[in-house]
Amino acid sequence: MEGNSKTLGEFIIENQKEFKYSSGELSRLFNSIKLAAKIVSHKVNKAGLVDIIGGAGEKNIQGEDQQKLDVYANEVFIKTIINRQIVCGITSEENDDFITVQGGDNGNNNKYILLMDPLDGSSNIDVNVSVGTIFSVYRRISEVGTPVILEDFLQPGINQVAAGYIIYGTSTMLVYTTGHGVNGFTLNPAIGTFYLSHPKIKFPEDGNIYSVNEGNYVHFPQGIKNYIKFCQQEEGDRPYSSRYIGSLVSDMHRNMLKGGIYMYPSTKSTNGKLRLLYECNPMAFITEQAGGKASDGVSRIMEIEPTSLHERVPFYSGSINMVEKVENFISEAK
Ligand code: AHM
Ligand code: MG
Repeated sequence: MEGNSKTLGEFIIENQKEFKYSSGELSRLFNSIKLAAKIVSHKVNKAGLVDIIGGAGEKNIQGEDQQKLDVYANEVFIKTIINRQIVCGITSEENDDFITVQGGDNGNNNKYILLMDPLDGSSNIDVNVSVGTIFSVYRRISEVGTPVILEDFLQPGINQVAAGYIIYGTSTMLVYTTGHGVNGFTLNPAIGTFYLSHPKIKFPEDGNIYSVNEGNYVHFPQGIKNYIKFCQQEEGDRPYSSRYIGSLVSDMHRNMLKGGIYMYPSTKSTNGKLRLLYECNPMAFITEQAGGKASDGVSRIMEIEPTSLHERVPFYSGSINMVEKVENFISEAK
């Protein structure tokens, strides 16, 4: 793969025009994300060894406390990005509140903020199943040079400047968009370099995979129950295949490459499980940039006005025709 393949660094330099407003700031942010991803990837790959070198809460052979991997990933991303002083604020699924990053001699002159889920699907780690990091970048709306405010983080997804995910799977991949399509890069761990392996990823318009936690079926809205039955009927290219890893990044990644829909519906007592800012908006941006569709069942995910950092929304994302079909089922059942 290495020979004539482009590295992520080369690709970013070649596509500088994508990073429009930035005087190198966004490229530097990507370099930091790349570095943190490699550190976390290395650690995730060793996760199975915790039984030998000590589990969370225990001491390792150097006598240091072992951390849970999601806490570790959170710290790695935050520290790497703060150390390089390239954003003015960070918020993470792991933190209750946002972090203000002070920079430069005159306060903070950086323009960008980072929102992230440092290790999504972390309940899968103990059983050696793929997990991922999800990130999203916005321009601040408050004045440059002043500390960030909550409103900087509560912007609708359509304001995203960039979004991406890292999947720690059989290979580690970084997939991102800056609003000019979606490209995927695979890590060669031997030399620590990401190579362009999946240029211009496109969601097939149709698919035959549906991904949902069917164990919650009884709690789903009637429209979703009807859609699931539709997926299971024998007609045309149906029944569809049911594939649910329970790791959003992995389920979305597979569906984007093969064609399918990911669903996390609301129930009578919940608004779903996935967080608008850390999971749904970045995945929606990637989905749309790959030609797919992302909806809360009625409205476009990226047009929802956020009201709090950790709010949850129902999430339907994938091949455009499949998402539109779900929306029809939802509106017909009303
Ligand atoms: P997490 O952020 O606590 O890891 O939760 C998000 C994860 C997603 O990756 C996954 O799609 C979903 O939770 C699975 O939830 P469930 O076990 O309810 O199906
Ligand atoms: Mg998560």
